[in-house]
Amino acid sequence: MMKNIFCGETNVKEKYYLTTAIAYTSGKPHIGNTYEAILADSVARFKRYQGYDVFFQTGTDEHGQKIEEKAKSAGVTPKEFVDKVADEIKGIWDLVGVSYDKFIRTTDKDHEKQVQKIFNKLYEKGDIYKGSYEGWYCTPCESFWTESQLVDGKCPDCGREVQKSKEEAYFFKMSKYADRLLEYYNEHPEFILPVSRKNEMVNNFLKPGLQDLCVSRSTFKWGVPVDFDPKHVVYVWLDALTNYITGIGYDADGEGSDLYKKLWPADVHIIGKDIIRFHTIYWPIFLMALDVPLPKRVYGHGWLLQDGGKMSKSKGNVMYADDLVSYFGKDAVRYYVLTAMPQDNDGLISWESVIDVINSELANVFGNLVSRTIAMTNKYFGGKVSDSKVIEEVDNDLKQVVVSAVKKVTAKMDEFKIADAISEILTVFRRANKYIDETMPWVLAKDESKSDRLKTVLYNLCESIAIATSLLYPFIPDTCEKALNMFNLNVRAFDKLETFGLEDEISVTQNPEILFARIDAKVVMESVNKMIEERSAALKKQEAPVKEAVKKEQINIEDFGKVELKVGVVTACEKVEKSKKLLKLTVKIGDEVRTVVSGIALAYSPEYLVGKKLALVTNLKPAKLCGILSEGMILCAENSEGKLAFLTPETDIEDGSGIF
Ligand code: ME8
Repeated sequence: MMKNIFCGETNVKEKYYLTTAIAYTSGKPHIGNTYEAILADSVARFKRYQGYDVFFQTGTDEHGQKIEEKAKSAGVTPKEFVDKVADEIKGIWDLVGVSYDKFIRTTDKDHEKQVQKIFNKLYEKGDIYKGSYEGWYCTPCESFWTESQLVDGKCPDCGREVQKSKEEAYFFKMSKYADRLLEYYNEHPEFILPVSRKNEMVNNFLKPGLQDLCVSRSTFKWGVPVDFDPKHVVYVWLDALTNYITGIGYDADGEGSDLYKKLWPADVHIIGKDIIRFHTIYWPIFLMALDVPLPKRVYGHGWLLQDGGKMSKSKGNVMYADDLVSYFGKDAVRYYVLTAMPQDNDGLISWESVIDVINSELANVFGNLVSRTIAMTNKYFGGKVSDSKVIEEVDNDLKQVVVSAVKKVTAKMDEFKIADAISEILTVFRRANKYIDETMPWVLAKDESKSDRLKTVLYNLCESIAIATSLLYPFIPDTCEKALNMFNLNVRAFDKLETFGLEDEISVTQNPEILFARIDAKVVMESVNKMIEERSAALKKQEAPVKEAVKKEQINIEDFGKVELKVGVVTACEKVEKSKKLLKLTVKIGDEVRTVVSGIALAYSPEYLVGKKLALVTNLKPAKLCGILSEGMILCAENSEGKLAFLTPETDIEDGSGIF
C-alpha cells in the first residue's frame, strides 16, 4: 500500500488497470527485465498522482519446458526452482520500489484452475480441437514453428537452435478470428503503441494468413494439465497470457469477481518488443473466443541493452538491479533506466554511463539547485521566505517554464514517452539554476534596499522546486519526498501544480542532506571491475568440469621402462610472450642443459622456480610450443579443481639422477 504523502485530496478519477509482462522464472532478472517493472511503476505512480484509481499487476511466468530443464540441471523439483526465482524477482521489484497491487504467479492454484476452465471452454466451443503436430520448437521462446517459418533453420524470433517435434496435440483455430482482429485494429488505432509495431503485425502475420496454434504439449510435464486429457499440459503462452484476467478474479464459468468487473478491460499491457505478437494477435483472439472485451492498449517498449559488449553470464558482466542499487541507490537506478530509453528504440546501459548521468543530471542539476536554494534561504532569511512581489521580467519567464511543464509532462506520459517527460522536468531545474545566475542573489544580498527583491527570487526558486519535484515524484519517489521534506512541503496536489505561488511562506531545513553526491568514477569503476573479475572467476570454477583421474589400462614393467625420468634443476625461467599459461625453463640435468616449455605459468612465477629441483620426462620427442622447442616435460600433480604441484625429490639429490 502506498503511503499518502500528497498534499490535499485530488478527485478520484476512473479506474486504471495496468500490467507488465510476467517474467520467466528461469533465472535472476537482469537490469533489462527490471527496466520494464520500473517503467510500468512510473506510469502507475503518475496515474495515481493524477487521481486515477490504479490497479497495477505484475508477476511471474513459471511453467514450461525451459524451466523444467533448468530445475533438472539444478537438481531440484520445478516447484522448488520457481519458488526460489519468484522470490528473487519479487525481492528485486521491491528493491527498486515497484508499487504493484498484485503479484501473480502462474503456479497460483486459482490461476491454474481458471486456465483449465478456459481450455475446456474453448474446447467445448469447438475453437480448440485435437490433431497432431509436426514442426520445430524453440525452447527458450516456448514457440512452435513450421519449416517455412524458420530463418536459416533457426528460430525466427531469437535465432537459436530449434528441435524437431512431433506429437499429438490440441490446436486453436486462430484463422477463424483473423478478420475480426484486423477490424478491431482499424477501429482502435490506439490499440498498439508505438504505431510502427501495428504495421509489423499486420504485414508480417495477419496478411500472410494466421496458422492454427498448437496449444498443448505432451513431451514434458511442467505445466497446467488439460483436465480432460492430463497427459497434455496447456501451452505456456495460453497459460501465461490469461494471468491478466485470472489475477483480478475472472471466472470462465461465471461473472467473475467485483474487482474483475471493475477493472477489465485493462487500460494498458506494458510489454517488451519481442512479445508484441503474443499480446496483439494471440491474446486478443483468445479473448474474442472467450467473449471477453479486449484490452484498450498494448504498449511495446524497446530493450535496454548493455553498452560495450553483450551481457554474458560467464563473463560475470551481466548488470543486475541489486548491484546497481548497492552502488548508487534505488532512485538513481530508476532515473537512469527511465531516461536511457528513447520510445521507439533500444537504450543502452553501462556502469560508466550511469555514473555520468548521476553526476551530470542528478547531482549537478537537481541536487545542486536544491542545495543552493536551501543554503541561500538560510543565509539571507533565516530559512523562511514568502513572496514580497518585487517582480522582474525574468521571473515571468521562469514561471512560464515551470507551469508549462505540467501539461508537457502529462502529454508525454499519455503517450508513454517517459524519457521525454523526465527531460521536461529537468528543463525546469536547469531553468531555475540559470535564474540564480541571472538574478545573482549574492549581489542583491549586499544591498539592503534589495532585500524584498531577494526574498521574491528565493521564493520563486522554492516554488519552482516544489512544483518540479512534485512532478518528478512518480519517477524517483524517495528522493523527491526527501527533497520536499527539506522545504517542509508535501507533494503538491496534481490539480494545483499549475498554481505558481500557492504557498504563502516556505521554510527550509537548517540541516539539508545531499540528495545525490557526486561519484568518483575512478574509485567506483575499480570496485566494479574487481566485482566482475571475482564473479567471472567464481563462475568459471563452478562450471569447470571436474577432472576425474582417468583409469588407464595396465602396463608391464617394460612399458614403464620406456619412459626416461630424471631430476633437473631450474637455472633460468621466463614467461613465454603471447601466452598466459606457458613458461620457458632452462633446466640443467647433470651435464646437459635443456629448454623445457611448460604450462604452469598460472600456478608459478618464474622467480619462484629458479633453483628448484624437479622431476622430468627426458626422452619425449621434442615439440614446438609457441615457436619454442621444448626438450622435456615437467611432472606435476593436478587436483580436480586444476590446482598444480610439481614433483620434487624428498631429500636433496644431484640433478641428472635417474628416477625409477
Ligand atoms: O517474455 N530490456 O518473460 P521474460 C527491456 N514470460 N526489456 C526486456 C529486456 C531488455 N533487455 N529483456 C527482456 C517473457 N525484457 C514471458 C512473458 S507475458 C504473458 C509472458 C522484457 O522474462 C521482455 O520483453 O523473458 C518482457 O516484456 C519482459 O522483460 C519479461 O521477459
